[in-house]
Amino acid sequence: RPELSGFDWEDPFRLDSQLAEDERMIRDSARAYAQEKLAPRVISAFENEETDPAIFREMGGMGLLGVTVPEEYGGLGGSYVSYGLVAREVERVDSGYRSMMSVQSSLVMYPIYAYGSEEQRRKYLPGLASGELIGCFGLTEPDAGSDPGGMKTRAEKTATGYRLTGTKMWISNAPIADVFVVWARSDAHGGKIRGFVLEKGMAGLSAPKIQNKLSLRASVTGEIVMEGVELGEDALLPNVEGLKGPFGCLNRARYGISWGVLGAAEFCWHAARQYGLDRHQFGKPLAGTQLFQKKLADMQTEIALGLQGSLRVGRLMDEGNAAPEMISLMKRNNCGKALDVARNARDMHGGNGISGEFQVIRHMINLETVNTYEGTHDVHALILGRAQTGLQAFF
Ligand code: TGC
Ligand code: FAD
Repeated sequence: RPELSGFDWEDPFRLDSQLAEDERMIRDSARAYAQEKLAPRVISAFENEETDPAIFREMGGMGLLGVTVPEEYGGLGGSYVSYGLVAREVERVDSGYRSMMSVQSSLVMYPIYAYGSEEQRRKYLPGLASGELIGCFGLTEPDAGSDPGGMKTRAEKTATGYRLTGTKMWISNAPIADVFVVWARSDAHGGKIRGFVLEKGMAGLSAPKIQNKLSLRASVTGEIVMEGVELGEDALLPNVEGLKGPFGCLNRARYGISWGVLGAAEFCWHAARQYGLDRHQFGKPLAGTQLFQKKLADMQTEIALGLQGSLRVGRLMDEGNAAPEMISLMKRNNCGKALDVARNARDMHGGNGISGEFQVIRHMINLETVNTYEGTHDVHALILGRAQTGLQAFF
């Protein structure tokens, strides 16, 4: 059987051999950072609902912020596959840490790079890349979540620029943010949605923390309250209008999430396997039972298939040949499958599965959020349903 060779249970389709040397290098440095610096503090950060802003500077120092942004603006100029590999390593520790990183990279640095003026790029991108500045992205509102087109935030024209009024809800990083990318309907642009860059400390701008989240507790979430915030002309992102502005950012973040959740799933799968090898019941290891092995096989299968799908979409993005529906397919599939893996891993740990020490329940609870934000599981089904029938079923 010369065409057959050994099987690596941890890497069934030899993902490693499909990566370029520079992609393996950034993957390895992200893994080392995540395991050495993030893993030791995550249990306490989650338990105490604490977000350490120093993490942004640490990630910036490692080159993990703005992986795809060109080097002249402080980014790494890397591939979308590299960005996905970083998300997978960070989320192997916690979805909240990946959230902090992907908001900064895809939802703040990307729009400033892609839609901003040269002055805006030079002003914000280097500080965001180094983590000296923390960014957030305000699209969702109390009455506009899955339907962001229903937003009420308004930009009125003034003699010197714009006045922003409205409230954004469920905004990652907002309470500690220096830079706010906010989407609003602009009277001066025929009521079209436009992007604005706001800065901490502006009169009328506040970002109260949302308390008592039971999911994603290591990543701070807040509102953005804008009570007539006065902005200059230079706060407008000049190069995009309409919902395709925020959706262009979401395409990148959703793609990163499709990799990230599989890092969390891999943690849970490996933990369940090890637990089953160590734990004996009825005179033998749990891993020696048929039901346990079936669950491990299902985990391995879904994770391996999901990784291949995300790698394929990443390569297409790097070629400039990816469609948003491909990203919906992978975001939806991988979040749902990662949640199944985490729930099963929790079950396979028995009573220990509900202890913070064993960590699988933290991943499970986090993945509930990840399955909801950036387009819920069902909203991505409707995007795919529309693409194959030509019929929209949103309303
Ligand atoms: P629809 O009529 O479909 O489209 C309106 C305009 O947008 C364009 N467009 C896209 N452009 C680029 N990429 C995409 N993926 C796009 N999807 C749509 C479209 O071409 C059109 O352009 P134009 O020029 O013709 O006007 O819009 P709709 O209002 O019917 O929306 C439908 C729906 C449900 C698909 C959409 O609203 C949706 O995706 N909803 C989900 C909302 C969402 O994902 N929110 C995320 C908030 S941010 C967040 O959660 C961050 S968490 C981050 C973290 O902590 O990690
Ligand atoms: P809703 O839209 O009210 O949905 C409720 C339920 O109804 C869901 O099951 C949904 O699938 C279903 N539903 C909705 N429409 C339909 C339909 N047409 N047909 C069938 N079912 C439907 N947003 C930001 O802008 N920036 C951020 O940084 C950010 N970070 C977040 C961090 C956290 C921790 C959380 C929880 C959310 C964050 N969000 C952020 C918001 C997130 O994107 C929204 O929560 C998400 O888009 C869903 O919106 P919603 O909560 O209003 O739910």
